[in-house]
Amino acid sequence: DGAGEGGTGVALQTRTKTQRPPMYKVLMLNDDYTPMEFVVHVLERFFGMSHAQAFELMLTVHKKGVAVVGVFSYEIAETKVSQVMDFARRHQHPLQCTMERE
Ligand code: TYC
Repeated sequence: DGAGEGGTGVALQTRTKTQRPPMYKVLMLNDDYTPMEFVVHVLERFFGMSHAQAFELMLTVHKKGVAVVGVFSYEIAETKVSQVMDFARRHQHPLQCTMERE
């Protein structure tokens, strides 16, 4: 810190890595029973997708088994998962939605 030999003691700047809040992927899982139209409706209703976007993502989940629906802060991701799970349960569909740290 410039402290030697009669130095004036000017502090060197300390760099600290900027902390970003952790983000969470919300995943939709395929199953054999939930109707395709129901999944499309869920994606439109809770994730703000257009019908075309929702249909395309639903087909991706149907074919691949799982897909990322969106990436959110912990609190928002948790709310989305709860909303989807509650809505599916109320309609007696086995649709599963989970979250995973990015
Ligand atoms: N596989 C379901 C069917 O054939 C449709 C489906 C798609 C279910 C996506 C869940 O996340 C899902 N009816």
